[in-house]
Amino acid sequence: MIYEFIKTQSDGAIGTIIISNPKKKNALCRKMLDEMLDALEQFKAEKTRVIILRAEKRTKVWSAGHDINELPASDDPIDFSNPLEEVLRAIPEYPGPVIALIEGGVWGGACDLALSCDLIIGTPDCTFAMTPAKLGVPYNATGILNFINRLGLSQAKEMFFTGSPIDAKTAYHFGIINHLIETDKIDDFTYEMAERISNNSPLSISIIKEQFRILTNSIPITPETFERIEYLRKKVYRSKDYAEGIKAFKEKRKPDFKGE
Ligand code: LCV
Repeated sequence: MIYEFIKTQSDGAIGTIIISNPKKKNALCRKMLDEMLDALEQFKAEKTRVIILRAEKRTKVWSAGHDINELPASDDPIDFSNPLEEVLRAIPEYPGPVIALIEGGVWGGACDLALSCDLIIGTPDCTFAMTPAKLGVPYNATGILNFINRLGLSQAKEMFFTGSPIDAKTAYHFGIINHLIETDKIDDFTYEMAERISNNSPLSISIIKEQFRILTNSIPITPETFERIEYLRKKVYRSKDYAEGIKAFKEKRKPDFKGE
């Protein structure tokens, strides 16, 4: 398939999706995300057993996260129907492991994208920054639960509250990346692991992966709790802070948040 913002490769058992939006530092625009969903469907139809999600080799920015120009003014920036949220659901639902091969900086929603993958393998120059608070965005319960599950409460809070990039060593210490591999070795390391996985039973792996997904998402909340979360989130994305966060990015200046 020919796409505009991704490239795909396949050797039958192992498929690769390459993020490619160089003009916007691989920002996750709506079209790219729709292309990712299409590629996942294609791979599923071809019974591809393992998928590797990466950017172009030796990139400095794996992905700058959500395309900020596409964020809605004073409406929910990351609601259920948001194309990134659709991809964040499609990856854990893919019936085979998805491995994120990370070089360079990972920002905002792209961190959630990487963490929706089953395994993450990073180079020494990879960094991860969780940026909602830098933009005045409330984030959402599924994303926050994803970070709690993967990093634990304290480390997830540090990433969300500081919004600062953490380096590869810290990401390894936090448990974000499974392996920290030298840049010139990461391709062989990742594809060798994918090869080993693809030689195991795809049926067993797909069911084990689905059990992981069901069990890590099984956090019962009451209707009142759900409504309270949505009420609180709306206060944020209807706030002057959210408008200021987006405006400051577009005007290439630091935001001046007032907490209103
Ligand atoms: C659109 C962009 C972007 C971009 N969108 O290059 O997780 S949440 O809740 O926060 C969620 C809402 C989310 O994911 O929000 C996005 C969070 N991402 C960020 O905060 C990262 C924003 N980008 C940057 O800080 C810098 O671009 C980095 C550090 C990634 C790279 O810096 P560098 O100096 O190398 P520029 O900033 O000059 O960017 C090059 C072009 O890419 C656009 C940016 O506007 C610029 O466009 P122009 O050449 O037209 O000026 N760009 C970068 N990120 N997320 N567009």
